[in-house]
Amino acid sequence: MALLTSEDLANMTNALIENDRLITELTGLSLDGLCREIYKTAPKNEKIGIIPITAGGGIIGSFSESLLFTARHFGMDGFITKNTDVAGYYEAVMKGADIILMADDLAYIAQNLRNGKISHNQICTGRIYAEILCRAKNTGGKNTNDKNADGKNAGDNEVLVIGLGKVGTPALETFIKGGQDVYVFDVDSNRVDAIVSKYPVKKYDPNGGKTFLKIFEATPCADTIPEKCLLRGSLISTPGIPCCISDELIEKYGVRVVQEPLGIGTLSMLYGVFDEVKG
Ligand code: NAI
Ligand code: PYL
Ligand code: MG
Repeated sequence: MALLTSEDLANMTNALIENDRLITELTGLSLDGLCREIYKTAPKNEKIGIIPITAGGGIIGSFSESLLFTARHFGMDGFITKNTDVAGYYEAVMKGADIILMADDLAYIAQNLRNGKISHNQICTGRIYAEILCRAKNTGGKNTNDKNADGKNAGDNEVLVIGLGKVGTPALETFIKGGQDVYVFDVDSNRVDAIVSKYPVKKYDPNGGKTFLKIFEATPCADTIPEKCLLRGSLISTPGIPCCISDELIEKYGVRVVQEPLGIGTLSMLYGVFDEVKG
């Protein structure tokens, strides 16, 4: 898995706040409200224990601090353990943590010690970034006048998914459940073939000239979105790091981009382990 660097996290707090504002503008729900609606769960003053893990590439500067900022920003009580690894886990339990957050190089998880629920960052990230696109209103189909059978502008239901890995696959599953018309692309053509044979999705042809109002990207490469698939006002939802589109193209097409390195996915994970709300 592509690992974050402390540089990736340098602007995380501002990015989380700015993206929350954009998400609210696009969907009518704050990120917190969106997670409540998606997971049908809610926090109940759980204490979040964050455990630095030294395995593999070791501790990433600002990683634990970014998780603590996220928990506190959304009104939760949290702490980072003084100890790492198993000693840190023990410390978190002894200090009354209800939910554990910890990550090695292969998995970043949230585990609720009270109800036994567990969530995985790649799954929860793909899901939340996809739900933002599914629920984005007034994408307007400004560039397409013809209507679908349901009266929506032609472009509103179509989404291009670039990157069919551990984040992109849960995302495309979310798009399918959300009734989107999904086109997929990945540099690994075997991966594309596997996905197209398993899911009701279509291959995106980079030479086909098709354009999209909604694009999801989850790759570890920069500039993966071809200019020819953009429309004026296209909306891009991308957990991918580094950024999949240049500032020049963002400016040229008036593109809006939902992108943040860790907090959005973390909140999605936490809602994945909170208790259900009845009714
Ligand atoms: P992965 O390695 O499982 O999947 C990446 C996929 O992208 C692969 O199928 C690969 O063939 C494809 N790919 C690579 N270069 C491409 C290109 N130029 N054009 C099209 N497809 C290309 O990786 P994973 O776990 O799905 O993560 C994807 C990205 O998301 C990584 O950069 C990771 O750091 C980032 N990430 C960000 C999070 C956030 O909260 N912002 C959370 C989790 C992951
Ligand atoms: C969860 C992030 C999003 C993108 N890549 C994933 C990553 O960088 N994973 C590794 C996280 C390691 C954290 C380190 C620490 O500081 O505790 N073990
Ligand atoms: Mg994120």
